[in-house]
Amino acid sequence: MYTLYGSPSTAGTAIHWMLLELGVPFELKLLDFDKGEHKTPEYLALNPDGVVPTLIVDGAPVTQMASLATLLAERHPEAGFAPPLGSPERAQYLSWTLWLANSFQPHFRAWFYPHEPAGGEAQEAVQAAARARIEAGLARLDAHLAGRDYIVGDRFTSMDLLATILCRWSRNMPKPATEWPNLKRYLDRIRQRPALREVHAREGLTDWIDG
Ligand SMILES: N[C@@H](CCC(=O)N[C@@H](CS)C(=O)NCC(=O)O)C(=O)O
Repeated sequence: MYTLYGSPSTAGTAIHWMLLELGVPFELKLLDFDKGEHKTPEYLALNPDGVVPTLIVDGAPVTQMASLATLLAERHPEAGFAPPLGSPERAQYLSWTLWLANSFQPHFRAWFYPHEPAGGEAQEAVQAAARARIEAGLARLDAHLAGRDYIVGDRFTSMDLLATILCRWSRNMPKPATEWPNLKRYLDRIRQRPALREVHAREGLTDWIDG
């Protein structure tokens, strides 16, 4: 039994979706950001950054969206959400997972929280730079997806789940992921997955899932 600390429409949604994909039992604790429930001493003891998600695995807290999606794929290999160790797809899967987490996701943090790098100043410049880098990343994903159904191999992996959630985060930006044709085709197929539709329903999210 896992316990997930999340909050609607956040990085926690990715792990909520992953748990539904796997069909494993879990308890969900939704934190109210407006009440600062992610900054209490009790929660900071689990996740010192005061962010979601945190997943309790065998009694210990584990953090970081990308690490959790990968860990869950490994812990439940029967679902086939990670290419086997030693396979050629495994190398590409790890490379794309780390690219998403290290090189792509931080620009969304800058877009949504521009005061963190900019302080009170230069927030517009930070957002402009973040937007340009997000669009460059989306263009890279779009080019890679030409003629492909999934980012690596011929089946859905935990890395497609991460890519989809990050694409969702662009939905209210000036040029969202769905403006790129290969990404649109890819996302339209993934948006039919029952577990993604279920997580939208459970978190009360109504936008984006139908295009
Ligand atoms: N690198 C972290 C980032 C998580 C993150 O930024 N979560 C956001 C929601 S999407 C959050 O909890 N924000 C609340 C805050 O920073 O106060 C991860 O991948 O888990």
